Parts: sequence; C-alpha cells; structure tokens
Amino acid sequence: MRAILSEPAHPGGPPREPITREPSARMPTPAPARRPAPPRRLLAAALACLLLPALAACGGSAEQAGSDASDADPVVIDVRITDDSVDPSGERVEVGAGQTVVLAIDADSAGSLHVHSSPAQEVDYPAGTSEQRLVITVPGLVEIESHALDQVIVQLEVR
Ligand SMILES: [Cu+2]
Repeated sequence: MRAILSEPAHPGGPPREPITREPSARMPTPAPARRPAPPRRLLAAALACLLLPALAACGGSAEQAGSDASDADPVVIDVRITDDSVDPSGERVEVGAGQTVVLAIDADSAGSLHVHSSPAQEVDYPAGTSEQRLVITVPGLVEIESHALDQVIVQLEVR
C-alpha cells in the first residue's frame, strides 16, 4: 500500500530532479566570477549615457534651429515709440532662424524700422498700435533700429 502510494508520489519525484539540478545549475553561474563584470558594464553604460545625451542634444539643437523654429510660437516683442524715444532700447532677444517675430508696436506717429538682416528689411508701421511680422532665416545678430531716432530697439540673436 505504501509502495503504491509512493508510486503516485513519483510524479512528485520529478520535482526532486530539479532540486538536484539546482546545485549543478548554480555551478555554471558562478556569481562571484560575474560580479566583477557588472561594475565595468555599469561604467560603460554610464559613459554611454553621458555621451549619448550630448550627441542627442547636439542633434536636437541643430534640428530646432533648422526645422522646428519655423513651427515654434512667434516671439512677440512689445515696442513703444514716441517722437523722441523707443522702448526697448537695444535689448537682446533670442529667436530661432525662421521663427516668426512679431513687433507689437505702439507708436505716437507712423514711421519705419530698419532690420539689419541679410537682406535688410524695412518695417513700416502706422500711428497707434499694430503688429508687424518678420522672419529672419540667417543666423546671426540682427539689429532692428529706428533711423529717424537713430536708436537700436532690439538686437535679435538669431540661432
Ligand atoms: Cu539701419
């Protein structure tokens, strides 16, 4: 009876075999031998992480200057022009190449602004408030000035 009972228990026997295999299975996995390696791999991975974001950042900035800038929201610059003063007065503003720049002008009288881009642009504005748009595609420092007042209003740092 016990022998018969032990035979059905044999299905439970196979589970014993894995138990005997475990030690052998552990043998080919000498943890102490592999432990020295992971730190080196971690270092390599860490170096890769340091390098890859830098490369990605370089690529990203280049793409932003190229294609993304034109899709970016316009840069709005408030400009107040009286008959003898301008505000801002020479402030530097960063914009992307191809990005739309909106000059929100409030002027006492009509006039025009000179944009020192290449090629140069003329921006005419009426008396009162108006919005004048311009796009500069060539990177560089571009001054927008009032020749009438002989004053630089903003310097666009085009990237
Ligand atoms: Cu000019």
